[in-house]
Amino acid sequence: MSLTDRTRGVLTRAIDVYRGTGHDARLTAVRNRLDEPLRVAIAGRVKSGKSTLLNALVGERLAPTDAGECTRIVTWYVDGHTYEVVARPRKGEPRQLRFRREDDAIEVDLGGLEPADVDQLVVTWPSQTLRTATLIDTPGIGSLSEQVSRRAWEVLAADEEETPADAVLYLMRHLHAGDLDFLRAFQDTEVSRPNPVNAIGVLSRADEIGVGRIDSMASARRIAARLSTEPNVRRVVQTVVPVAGLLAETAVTLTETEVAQLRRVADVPLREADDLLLTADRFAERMPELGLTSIEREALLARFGLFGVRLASGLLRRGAATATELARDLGERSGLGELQEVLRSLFFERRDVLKSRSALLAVDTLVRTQPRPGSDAVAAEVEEIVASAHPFNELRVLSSVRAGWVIGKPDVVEDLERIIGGGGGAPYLRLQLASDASRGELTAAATDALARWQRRAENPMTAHEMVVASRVAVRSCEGMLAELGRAG
Ligand SMILES: Nc1nc2c(ncn2[C@@H]2O[C@H](COP(=O)(O)OP(=O)(O)O)[C@@H](O)[C@H]2O)c(=O)[nH]1
Ligand SMILES: [Mg+2]
Repeated sequence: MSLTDRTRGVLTRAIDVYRGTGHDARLTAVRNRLDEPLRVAIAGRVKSGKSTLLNALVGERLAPTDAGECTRIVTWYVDGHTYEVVARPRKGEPRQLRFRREDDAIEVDLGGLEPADVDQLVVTWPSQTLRTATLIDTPGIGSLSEQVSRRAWEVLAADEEETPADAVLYLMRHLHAGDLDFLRAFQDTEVSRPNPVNAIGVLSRADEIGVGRIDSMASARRIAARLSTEPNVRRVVQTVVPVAGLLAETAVTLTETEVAQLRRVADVPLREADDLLLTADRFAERMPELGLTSIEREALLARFGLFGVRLASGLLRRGAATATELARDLGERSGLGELQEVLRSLFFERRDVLKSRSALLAVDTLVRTQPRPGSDAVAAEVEEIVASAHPFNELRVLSSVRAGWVIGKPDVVEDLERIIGGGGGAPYLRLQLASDASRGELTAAATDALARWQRRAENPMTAHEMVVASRVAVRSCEGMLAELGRAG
């Protein structure tokens, strides 16, 4: 029986046990959630670029960025057939709100509600991306009022509690060398129980690293790679991906007018253009012969950032012919594609495990806090699933490795992480082969890995934690071989 089916089964029994207690409705909602898209929360400090990145992922400018009262409310973006905004007040019934949207973000009319009295906004919007994942935009952690930050934490993944989100993207800016803004945010907060099982770090606003130099993204990539290997970072996220969210957002919503304006910049002789684009102030003020008003220039800066204006005009100069081509090039440079790839392999392909995890946590919290006749059996069943389902064992080993409990030679630990799916669940990723590796190659590599991990598990010199982890790796190899056998 699949993990999802087992989870559904235990939920059904829990609903019976709690029938008539008022908890059954909530359990039913938890069960329904198994069939809904994965819920991904976007977290990080104020102005780390959360709303901008959300828009880039959706491919539309939906979430308002910068200030504005709605950026202080947790907002869910959900796929659906209609366009709709609903407020869930802290007290009282949900109510539908009026909103406006021209070509910019959605402007919601709170209809007299105070932001502090709104628990969340739910924006329903037909969208392919939202069909795969419901995105939750959170207000910042670590600034604004205490209350707003607390609300941000309420949606984040605590370790052993029911959580609204199945997975989390943590955004952090790299402000100065050594300033790990987001780690500080974790250390600040007692409530945080970050877990690398369902969290990805994003080095956000990556274009600003190196103050807009054309090689910003290269610097960002180096910093992200280094962060990904830091023990403190590895304890909280699986990996760190650099993304220039603003550039990504603009790339997916690029207009012909903007391209025409950038062509004017591209037509300026190279040396003069370099001079003009040295600082944002210069670009805003100099070279009246460019034929762009200061309002247009400010608008370009707001949409692209200085780095983006430089990059886009450079690309046009070097021959990006159409708006579509320019959009594609900018999108590639922004790092959005890499983030989407990581989201796919670490979140979407693990959807069933992450969903079951959230659901079982919810049942577990309930049976522990509200025991009643029959709930013991439910608790035992949850425990049995969690202890025996192989995907959970993989996740457990992964977080133990990340927490530093499983130790070994670096290459062994790396191999372990890969084999149990820490870099993605597909066999070619686990076996470190090319994505087009043949079934024969995959089988040979899996057979090798199986022998290697069996030896390690049985070696009397292997430390206890590593033995446990090795047994899980053995199961992962057996699972791959069984799957490859079935495919053949
Ligand atoms: N240069 C640059 N600016 C960005 C980027 N992402 C966001 N911003 C700007 O930073 C400000 C805050 O962004 P926003 O998405 O509202 O941040 P949030 O508070 O985390 O939701 C806005 O003015 C954005 O235009 C980026 O990747 N590069
Ligand atoms: Mg925001």
